Amino acid sequence: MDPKHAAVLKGKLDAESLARLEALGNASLHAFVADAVELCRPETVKVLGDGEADLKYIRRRAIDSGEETALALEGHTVHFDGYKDQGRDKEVTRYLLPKNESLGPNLNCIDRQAGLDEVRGFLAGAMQGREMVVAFFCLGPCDSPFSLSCVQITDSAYVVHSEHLLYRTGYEQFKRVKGNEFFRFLHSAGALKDHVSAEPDKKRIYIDIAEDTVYSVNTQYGGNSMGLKKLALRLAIRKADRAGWLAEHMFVMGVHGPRKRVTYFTGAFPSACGKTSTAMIAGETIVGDDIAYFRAIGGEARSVNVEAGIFGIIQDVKGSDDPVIWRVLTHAGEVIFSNILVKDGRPYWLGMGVEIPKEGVNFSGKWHIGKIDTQGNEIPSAHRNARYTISLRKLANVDPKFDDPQGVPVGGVIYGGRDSDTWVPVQQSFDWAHGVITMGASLESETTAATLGQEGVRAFNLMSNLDFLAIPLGKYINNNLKFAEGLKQAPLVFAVNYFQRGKDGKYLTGMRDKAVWIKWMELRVHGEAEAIQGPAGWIPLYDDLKKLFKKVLARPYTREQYVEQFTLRIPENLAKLSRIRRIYEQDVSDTPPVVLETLVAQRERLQMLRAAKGDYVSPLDL
Ligand code: OXD
Ligand code: MN
Repeated sequence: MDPKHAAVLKGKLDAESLARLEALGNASLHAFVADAVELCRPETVKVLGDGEADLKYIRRRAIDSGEETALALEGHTVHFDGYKDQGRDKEVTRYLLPKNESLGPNLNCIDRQAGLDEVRGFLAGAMQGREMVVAFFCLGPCDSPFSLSCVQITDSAYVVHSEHLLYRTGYEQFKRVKGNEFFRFLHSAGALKDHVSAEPDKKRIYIDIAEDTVYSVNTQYGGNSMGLKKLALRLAIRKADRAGWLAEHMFVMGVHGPRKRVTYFTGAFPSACGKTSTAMIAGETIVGDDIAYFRAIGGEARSVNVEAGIFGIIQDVKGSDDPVIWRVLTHAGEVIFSNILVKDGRPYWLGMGVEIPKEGVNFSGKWHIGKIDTQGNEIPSAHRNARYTISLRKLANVDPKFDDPQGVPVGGVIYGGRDSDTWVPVQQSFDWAHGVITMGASLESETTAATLGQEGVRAFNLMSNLDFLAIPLGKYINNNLKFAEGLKQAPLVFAVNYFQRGKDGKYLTGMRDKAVWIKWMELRVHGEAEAIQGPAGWIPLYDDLKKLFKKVLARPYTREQYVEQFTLRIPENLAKLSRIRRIYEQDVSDTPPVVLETLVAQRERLQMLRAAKGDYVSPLDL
């Protein structure tokens, strides 16, 4: 180790920690750790390896530090985030922009030097009297073309504990890292009061694209504090842009078709819009529920789950709808609950299908029914964005290829949002580019509690990846379009809508109907179901859906239901196209021309159909 770095670390690390750092032999890593120590001034520094003993150590520390509290069932703990720290904070998540560089008009940026001064100012001395933990993880399976090495430095045992459940540990993998080819994350929870970050006004999450480094301070909420989750996704999008692969906000799942066939799908849905519940459909197998990398390998689109666990929204998880997750959440085993209600050592959450106690402890501290906050708003028993953190390996339906270093071949890509009035429940695009543009790049969704701010507002969210884009939008779309050039056969592209409402405002489809749509998509990948050509894509035939409803859900499916659900709402579709066109014409400065051409062609098809058949066209009239 460089004597300069050794001098900074001297006296802070025990012999094992020092030996671990030395053994990595990476000067760039040593410099990062030494800089973090000099800046944050921790009392001690602990360097973790990959073994069970280190995991045990961090579990213990999370409890001893008060960041987690043990619940009644063995292995269950609860963590609370501050009252104003209950979701991803987009306002204060910014890119540090080097001079003479531009990320286009759509990303939240700050001048690099000004941002570094600000965030490093908040981190200065932030770990005094505390232990700093240095932990290594691998995004994607280890020893794979997809692997990306990361180091997380934090003073929060909760953050590292969560990451141990959510990612593959990567100390050994780090030995193969060359030079500075790794992502760096430096986090401090900042000043604490009752174990939660006490200075929300000084919350900052700054992404230094010049150094593949993320600084996060004065926050504990996982989406802001765990570098490996959405912060690493941003860095990965940039890396993928340079190297010709894709980093997406998508699940990966195995769909079980006829004759024991398994076809893999990936799917992009904005947060809290059915992504995890799709990946968890009964009878199918899950590879991952949140982030996927894609590479063209041997002319095939292949994908991995970047993660190894679920940081899932717990609201509405109930035994009847989610039996596999429910089992994990209600039996002994390692689970971190966050921002739920606790009463007598038991966790409660909204929509769990069980009577919720009228008092307990929640994200507001001691809680009772009717408690109001400083703004006069009633505080719910549990937060709507309350979460559970578990390892995927605990799930009975984990796909056998979950850890495959080559990933899984992708047969279909699905896009879906919270859309009350436009899209039909399922349709297939005409080809890759049509799907990427009119489905992925046209995704809109009503906002949810996963981010701070108003809920229920229709928002544009291309590929459900808008919050995490780290390159200009047009460039990102172009990368998606170009990806197919390296493939013998591009995956089919589908759009789904689980949130379509009828004239009376009621949902037109049931919670479990997605199990049918996915089987139809599986058949389409293999050319085993016919479809009707509409102006916006291919639509299922009634007879095929009827058979599938019977087989998959043992339920009748009437022609009336089909007609109501699959009637093309042309005025709504045209209005949506205008909204999307306006964004690409006015707000995005580098829109590829093919995007506008494709949207215009779709508008013309819809207008022609309207001229021939009116505003609302039954699928039986197509
Ligand atoms: C998540 C999110 O936590 O997208 O996955 O908010
Ligand atoms: Mn997500």
